[in-house]
Amino acid sequence: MKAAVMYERRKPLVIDDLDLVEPGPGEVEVQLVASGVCHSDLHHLQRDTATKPPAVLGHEGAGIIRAVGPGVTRVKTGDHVVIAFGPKCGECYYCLRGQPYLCTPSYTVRPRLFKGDTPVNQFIEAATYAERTVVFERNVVKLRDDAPMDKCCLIACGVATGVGAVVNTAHVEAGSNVVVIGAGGVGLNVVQGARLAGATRIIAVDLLDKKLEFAREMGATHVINAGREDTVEAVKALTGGIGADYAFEVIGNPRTIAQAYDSVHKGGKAVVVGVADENAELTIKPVWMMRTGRTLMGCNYGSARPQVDFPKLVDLYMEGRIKLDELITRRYSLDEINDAFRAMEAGEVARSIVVF
Ligand code: PAD
Ligand code: ZN
Repeated sequence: MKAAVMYERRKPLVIDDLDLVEPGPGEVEVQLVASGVCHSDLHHLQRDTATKPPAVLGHEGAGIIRAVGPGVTRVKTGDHVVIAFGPKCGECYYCLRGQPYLCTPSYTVRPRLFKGDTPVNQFIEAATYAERTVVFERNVVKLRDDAPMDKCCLIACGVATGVGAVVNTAHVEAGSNVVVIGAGGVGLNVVQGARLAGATRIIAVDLLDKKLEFAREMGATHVINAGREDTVEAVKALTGGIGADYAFEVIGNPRTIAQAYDSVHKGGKAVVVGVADENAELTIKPVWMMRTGRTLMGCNYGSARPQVDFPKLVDLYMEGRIKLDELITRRYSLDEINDAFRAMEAGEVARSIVVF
């Protein structure tokens, strides 16, 4: 089957033929219909992370179950599914606490992809830049039959993370003032999560006017171009001089994380969603943390419990209460994946998807 393979870091992905194993006990084979293009994929191509080449990236996928291994009970051949990436062992301390996004598994995944005799790694147990993938049954969430897979793939990462950051991680209350720094594929979902939560002011911050236009479409009430204005001063000016109740950093840059922290008023919460470089560090004056009672918190995968949250997000979309169509600026074929990365880096798209 065809897959986009990272053979070397910081080099274009190579479209190649790979062999895929048959699903074993507890595993399912998914034929991909669509996969969103997320900045996290690009981070793992550009940075020296735990996902070593050769590897297949991609983690925002939806598709159809083509085969199931022994013992699989929740899904069957023909079912439409969204793939929930990352380990979810169900047995570790975090899974037992209802925090599968923090799962720290004791198992290892067998090699499932091969180029000849050489195993090819699957990025975060998903590997959706491929025509097909084999994952654990617990990594798929069944979709209702009438939900379009080429839209609902976005729920697998951008929507689950962005909306989840607001609803699950920060617990934003109706009437809050919210700042979102970074209006990309994930940040735009923080914007719509804030709208869903009933925030009064939703202030989107980006360097590109085009992204700020997307943000308005997703529900931002105010926008700040950080290239022309000082983010913290501009947020204060829009919030009665005191700062926002909540700020979300959705870039992964220590400088903008510090801006998020400085954008909230005393007692406010700043949430780090963006994935920073492995070695990046942040400096904060602890005495100010104490005096101002502000919280700085992290958000992994929107604190989502995929089996519970994804069907709800799909229902919200089907009822017109969250937007997915508007997020998809471009559709690419798998062999155009490197162009999709280029367009994301250049800020040309809200989100793009690869369609199979
Ligand atoms: P994206 O490239 O679509 O969006 C990033 C946005 O940030 C773009 O609109 C940029 O213009 C904007 N930007 C960049 N630098 C600045 C700056 N200095 N000031 C203001 N705006 C700026 O990426 P994405 O939305 O796919 O991903 C965003 C981050 O979220 C990225 O680090 C990704 O790895 C991370 C992520 N985290 C999780 C999680 O579980 N926490 C999940 C998915 C993605
Ligand atoms: Zn992602």
